[in-house]
Amino acid sequence: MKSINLSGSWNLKCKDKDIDISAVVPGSVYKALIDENIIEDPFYRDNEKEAYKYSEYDFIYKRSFVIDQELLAQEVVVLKCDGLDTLAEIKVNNKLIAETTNMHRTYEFHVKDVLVEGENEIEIIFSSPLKYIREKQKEARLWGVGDAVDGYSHIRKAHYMFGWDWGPQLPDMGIWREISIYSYSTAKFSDIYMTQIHHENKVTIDAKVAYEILKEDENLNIVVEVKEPNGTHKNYKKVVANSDESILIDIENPELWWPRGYGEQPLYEIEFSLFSGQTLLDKKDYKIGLRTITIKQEKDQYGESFEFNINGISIFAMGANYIPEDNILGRCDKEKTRKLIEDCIEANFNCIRVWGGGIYPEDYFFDLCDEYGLIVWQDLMYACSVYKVDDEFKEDCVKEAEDNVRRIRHHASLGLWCGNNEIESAWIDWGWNPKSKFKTDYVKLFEIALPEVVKKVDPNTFYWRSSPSSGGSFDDPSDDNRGDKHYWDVWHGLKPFEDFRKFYFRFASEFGFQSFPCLKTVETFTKEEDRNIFSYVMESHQKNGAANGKILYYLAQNYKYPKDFDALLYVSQLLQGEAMKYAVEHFRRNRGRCMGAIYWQLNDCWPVASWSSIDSLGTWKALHYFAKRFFNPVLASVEDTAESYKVYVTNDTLEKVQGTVDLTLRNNVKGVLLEKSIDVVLEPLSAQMITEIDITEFIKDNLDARNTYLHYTFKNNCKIISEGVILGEKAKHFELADPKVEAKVIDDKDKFIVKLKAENLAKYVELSIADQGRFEDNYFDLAPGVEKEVIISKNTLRKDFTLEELEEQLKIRSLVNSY
Ligand code: BMA
Repeated sequence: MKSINLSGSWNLKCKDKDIDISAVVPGSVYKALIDENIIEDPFYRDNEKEAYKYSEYDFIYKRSFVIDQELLAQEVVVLKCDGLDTLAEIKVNNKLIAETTNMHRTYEFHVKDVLVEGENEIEIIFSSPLKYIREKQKEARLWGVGDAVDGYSHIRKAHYMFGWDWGPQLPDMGIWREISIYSYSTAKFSDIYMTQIHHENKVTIDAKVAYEILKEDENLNIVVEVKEPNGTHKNYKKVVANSDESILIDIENPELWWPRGYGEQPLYEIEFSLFSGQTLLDKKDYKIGLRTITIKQEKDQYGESFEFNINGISIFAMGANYIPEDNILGRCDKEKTRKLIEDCIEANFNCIRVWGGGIYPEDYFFDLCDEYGLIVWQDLMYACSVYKVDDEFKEDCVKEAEDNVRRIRHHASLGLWCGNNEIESAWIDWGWNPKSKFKTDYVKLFEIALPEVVKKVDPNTFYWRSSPSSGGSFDDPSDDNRGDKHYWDVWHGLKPFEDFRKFYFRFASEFGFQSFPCLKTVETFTKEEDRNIFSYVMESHQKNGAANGKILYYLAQNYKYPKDFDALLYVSQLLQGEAMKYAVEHFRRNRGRCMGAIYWQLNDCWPVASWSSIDSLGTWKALHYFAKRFFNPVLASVEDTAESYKVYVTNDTLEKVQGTVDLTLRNNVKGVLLEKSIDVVLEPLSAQMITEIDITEFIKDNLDARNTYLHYTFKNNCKIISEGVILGEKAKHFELADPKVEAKVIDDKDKFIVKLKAENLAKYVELSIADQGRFEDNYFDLAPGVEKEVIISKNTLRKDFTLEELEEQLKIRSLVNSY
């Protein structure tokens, strides 16, 4: 096989405006306009509005390239476009090759006839997605979310590009993935699908290999090379007899792949090479993990279970929902994604849900999830909308699914395919006209056509029709006792945090709470005068209309009125952290009945107030630190009521864990009221109530409540594994004295260690340095007398610091400093 890559520098012209610049491919129009200073950064202030206008224009990408005689001499010559966004007309040497309409597809076109030896020219004309959907909307009115440009679901283009309740309206266009030409003769692989058959101490890989054979060749042979994680190589050779056949590969003493926290992530490299005699014709490489993975659903006293089962073990899925990492896709890269995935691992995730309104992620996203052990819940790219499913649209969707399912299916991390986000439930709960013919279209696409693709292309992976769902057919998709659940009454429904405890969902795949990004991040998109949450610029970076009001509403319930803008941002993050902690700890206390907590949402695609736990600059909000604690595999938590504190420990590891639960109930004025230390043995994969304290004995009146708090820890070999503080009263009315936090910093080779101690209870201690380094822990409570060490790894700092500089820059605040 011969090939040339057409990525690199192209010429970009606008059809409707005098723009003639160079553009990097893969990339996009907006990326090029920013790089060439034609538009200003669309993320700054309200620049989004100016940038948006450019999506009304058509753009032409053009470049020349040289084809040599050897490439052209092959029998078949293919132009391969991995991603064209979206309405593209492709011309080679001025001849029309094709018109494409789907950003998510990989397109291949035979181009031998139009190419010449030597210099050639390729031109790709992108027409405005806005003009297109406007016209289409006149033909058939489609609906979906109100924050996106009207009519966005007419086009197979990432929905979020048209705006969402956390995203700007920037419907970019361009060649967003690789583009290349390859050629071949004789034969090549047309498909390889591996099924794992797990036996005791052996895994057999049944590789179904299909070939495209252009001409009879009795010397065709295939070599499969297996490189085991321990470095052993094994070869399998075979003469190719049929265009479609099975190759069985036995792996003795297999090392199994596990999600993080349950074992290692060994990967086996499998390389398939197709030869004619000694001449290599084609090669395909895979890195696979040996594991079984499915969703286990079993009827029980509550309804029906819904849990990821890996190698026979049902796990509690912990993680968050992932959205695209930037609105301008050309700015994404593997290193950025690696950081994000490492941040997930750092916060004890074992699962991530790729939400359906974005893109099917790059291969490297899945490679990273394989390596680090994150199970991927992969939505197909449909969310919150109706679609007009005529034959043409359906065929396009089927091809899109085939391309992406085929590309992603071998990844160890792939946990399930899900048809869409919130569409089945929307038909039932959002007041959509039940008589609309688009409801039948829904069934055609998500309950017939797409599951057929998954069954055909990836029969080993579980298909779930929608999220949330109870299995489809509009059978109560939001049932609390079956399937997965999106719960939004806390936040959208303004219900108090306590309401989370009323429910025992089987698998919570969405629940969330908004916050503002930190001041440092706000400074990147505002001027001084914008720094008021109701300013025009701040509201331009808040896409959920009612949200600022909601943040203030919950703030009023929990905290004192913040003294300034920065304090408001800080307190908004505490609210968000507490809300999610409230939910997740409850779900984990009910481990077994509930088997998943995937909060909304992990990341942002631009600087904005949103439900994310990591902002668009990669800075952890308080929630991400909270998540690290509430997703700790061994978690101590307390279910508190006005009468009692029930102390639990949840063990989400495969080992028996021994340790002690230590409790100190203290009154600011009266001192220690109760001290208790309980030895515990925790069974693997269990949640256990350890003790219940009757607090009516200690909290007799409002004054007691406002002064009493419980500090609880779970210790293993005298080391604190998990801890927390429960206040006898809402934080706003609690008598917090000046905590007098003392900090001492030690320079220790590759890290700094901050040693902390408080004289009085310090609530939500925030450590910060101007350069936004990563702390091992943050926004934690510090009980008096307890010494705490927090590590800052030097490699997370954006510059080199001396001990003195760090000491000088280190800022510490806690809740008392917010008012
Ligand atoms: C869920 C998601 C998104 C949305 C989020 C916050 O429904 O599926 O569509 O951004 O809620 O409203």
